[in-house]
Amino acid sequence: MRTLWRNLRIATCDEEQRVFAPGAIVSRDGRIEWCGPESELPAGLRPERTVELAGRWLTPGLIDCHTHLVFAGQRAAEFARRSSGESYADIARGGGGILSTMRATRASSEDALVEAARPRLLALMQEGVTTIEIKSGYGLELDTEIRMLRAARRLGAEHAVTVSTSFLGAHALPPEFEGRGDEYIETLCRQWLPAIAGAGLADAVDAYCERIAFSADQCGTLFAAARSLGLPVRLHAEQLSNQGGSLVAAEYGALCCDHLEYAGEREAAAFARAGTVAVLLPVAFYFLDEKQPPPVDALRRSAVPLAIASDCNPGSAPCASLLLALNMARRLFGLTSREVLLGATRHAAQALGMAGQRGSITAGRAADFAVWSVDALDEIGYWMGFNPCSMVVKEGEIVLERAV
Ligand code: DI6
Ligand code: FE
Repeated sequence: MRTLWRNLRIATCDEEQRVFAPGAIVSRDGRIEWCGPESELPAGLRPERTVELAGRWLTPGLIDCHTHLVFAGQRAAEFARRSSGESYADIARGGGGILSTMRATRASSEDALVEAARPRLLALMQEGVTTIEIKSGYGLELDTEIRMLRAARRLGAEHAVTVSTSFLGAHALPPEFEGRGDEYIETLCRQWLPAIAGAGLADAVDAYCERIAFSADQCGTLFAAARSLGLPVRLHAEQLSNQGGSLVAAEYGALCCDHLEYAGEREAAAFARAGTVAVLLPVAFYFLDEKQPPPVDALRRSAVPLAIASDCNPGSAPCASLLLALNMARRLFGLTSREVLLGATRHAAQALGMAGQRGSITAGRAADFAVWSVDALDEIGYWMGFNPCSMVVKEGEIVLERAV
């Protein structure tokens, strides 16, 4: 099916960041066949269907490149404890935090995990999200890690969204391995990772490098095993302290490194050399009341691509809104409207190793679009608690329309 999408204002988010107003797109069989000023539409492209968009803004479908969308339960009581002075790290050390969600997740069936995650996914899709990354990491035992990844794959099969999965077995040390972190990492490398890779359940391998989680050396060991299985790596690094994780991630050519509040010039330079995307997670920064923002100027100076994600998770970012994350990236980290738009499109695609397939309005890429009822493009990341997305298109099909 060939479709003409016309009377648009198009922010392509391509390398040249071209804007066509009025612009038009021709999609065919799920891909973009042509895109440009409407006046230059090639006469030979005869559409079977025309969709008229009344001058609305169109961007690539948004990409949420870091989420823990699949989990059971919630941690509202820990939020209350933090409000009365306990720290996130202290709650984690006391057996709460990630381990609390681990207990709830271990007790959940695959069906229950899918049903718990579905409303969060639908909330993101309403905002124009057409691709989402989902991690494991609340099982911390092989069966439950597999169940989480299967639940993530099922969400992708049941909804008009592309799901990219990451195996995050190295999220926290499970009680079975208390005091034996190195042995846990060895088990991940020798047994769990090969099983998960063999089942095709992971598109990448992630880890949490932090005092309350794993050391940079342990992450390096895991990354070597991932590399030998042909899986790309990414890392939660320098969120609460600098543990050297970013440098190890860059050494392994990580797709992206995420959080980065305690990173600096050295890390930025290493990312630039390695082609690693810096994923900023302002919701976790806000929700944990962190004080040190990531080194945005150093990252800019080194021309490191910046992405922004929701980090949707029950502990540090109970948030199923990428638009709110974009607003926070502007308000708390000083990003520009252009940076946040690229950070939720082209750069987010790069963070998932999908730069050639998604994230910009370019011939040959997937026809994934978000259509916006806004006057100006920089209203994206401006509104809070209001969603101006009026249409979502996934691989050339309208999958959602909203009255705004
Ligand atoms: N960083 C995060 O933001 C999440 N995991 C991580 O390593 C938080 C996970 C949680 O608190 O449940
Ligand atoms: Fe995270």
